[in-house]
Amino acid sequence: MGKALEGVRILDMTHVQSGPTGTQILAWLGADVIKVERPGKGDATRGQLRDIPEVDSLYFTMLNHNKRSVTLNPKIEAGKKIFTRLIEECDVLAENFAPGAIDRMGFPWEKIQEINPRIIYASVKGFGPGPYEDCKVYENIAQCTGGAASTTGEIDGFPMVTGAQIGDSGTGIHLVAGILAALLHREKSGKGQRVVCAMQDAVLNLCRVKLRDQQRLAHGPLTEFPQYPNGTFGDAVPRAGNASGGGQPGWIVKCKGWETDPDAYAYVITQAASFAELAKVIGHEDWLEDPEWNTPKARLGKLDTMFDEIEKWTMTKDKLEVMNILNPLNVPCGPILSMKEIAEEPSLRATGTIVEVDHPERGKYLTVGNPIKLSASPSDVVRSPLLGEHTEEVLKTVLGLDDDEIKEAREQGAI
Ligand code: CAO
Repeated sequence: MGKALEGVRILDMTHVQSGPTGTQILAWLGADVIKVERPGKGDATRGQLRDIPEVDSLYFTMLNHNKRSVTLNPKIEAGKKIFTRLIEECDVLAENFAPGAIDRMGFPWEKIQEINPRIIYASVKGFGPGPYEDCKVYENIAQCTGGAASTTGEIDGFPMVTGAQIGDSGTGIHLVAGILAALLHREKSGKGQRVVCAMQDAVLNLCRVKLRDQQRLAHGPLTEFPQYPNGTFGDAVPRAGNASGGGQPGWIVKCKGWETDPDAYAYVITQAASFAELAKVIGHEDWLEDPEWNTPKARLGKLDTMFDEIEKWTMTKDKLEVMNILNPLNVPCGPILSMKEIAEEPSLRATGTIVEVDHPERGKYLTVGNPIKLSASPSDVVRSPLLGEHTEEVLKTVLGLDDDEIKEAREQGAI
């Protein structure tokens, strides 16, 4: 069985999170990802949020599996020559530096194309063209400017960012889609192209249902929101607490043990098709004959009362019991799983979604494996590279440099 992207070589200039998560997916899918890092320093995340002194952080190791690391400074003459050779030998150049950084290294897109007309040049930036195009952007800025923060949080509370890294990892995934499409297009055209994903755009794409709601507001209140029917709506989509955002009402309810366990909750969705089963199991058979309750429309105005009644029942069961009782009744629900529970979940270990990896300096650690499962091209998770671990190997085997050329580059501080 071959890897899906075997034979594809990525010149990976990405750093921090958004770019590296994208190239990590390409590496899992079988591409040869050559991560180029600044000599002596490397990706800043190697040293961020360290749990063990002098050892690559989990931040770095968990975003850079299956890659090779080369140290190279393309700003130094000998480094420029090597960088040019790498552009010649690679199919994709990926980067997420501040706008203009690759140009300032002396490699604008026109020059990159001239060196290798087949190369795909893929970038993550904070914003697309416009007033903010030169800004540096991190995760939460993208969440705030892409519509996630204004629409997330308690209905009476302040804007809230989410723990899911939709700005960084979310954009990385979009970048992967662009790179794969450009690779496929190159099969027909013979030419590479520029791929750019702005973090604001990617977050907005993930928040598209909220732009849907913005337009619905013009035609009346958002009936599935907790604010309906007693609260007021302004002229922008408000925060909706834990309301489902889809056509079927849902909410987070307390389960047995909630007084002491911060994760003793479950999400319950009251989809119309199985409402009768749900009403029966919580002891509200009376709702089935009552026109105040027995249609989705009738229930919309009193979702808070409905979830209070459901909660009276869920508080008598632990969250897994709730899952085990409701799922067979076709009532969609999910326990709130803590990271501890997820890390220990045997089924996630069995599918390779949670993997234990061994690292020469830190020892064993857990990571998230490839969530994209291909039937003929399974992914292995290989530990992240040490800084510059593969410099000589890549310069010799990929670029064909000899010992003298490598020595010269080293003397100049280019590698
Ligand atoms: N050799 C020599 N210099 C190198 C190098 C190498 N191998 N790799 C990078 N550098 C240099 C760059 O050339 C740049 O120098 P100049 O400013 O002189 O051109 C410099 O390192 C730093 O680049 P940066 O400005 O991108 O880094 P920063 O820490 O100031 O900003 C970030 C980080 C993430 C805010 C910025 O890169 C950014 O906005 N990126 C685009 C959006 C993005 O991806 N954000 C996600 C961040 S978290 O995933």
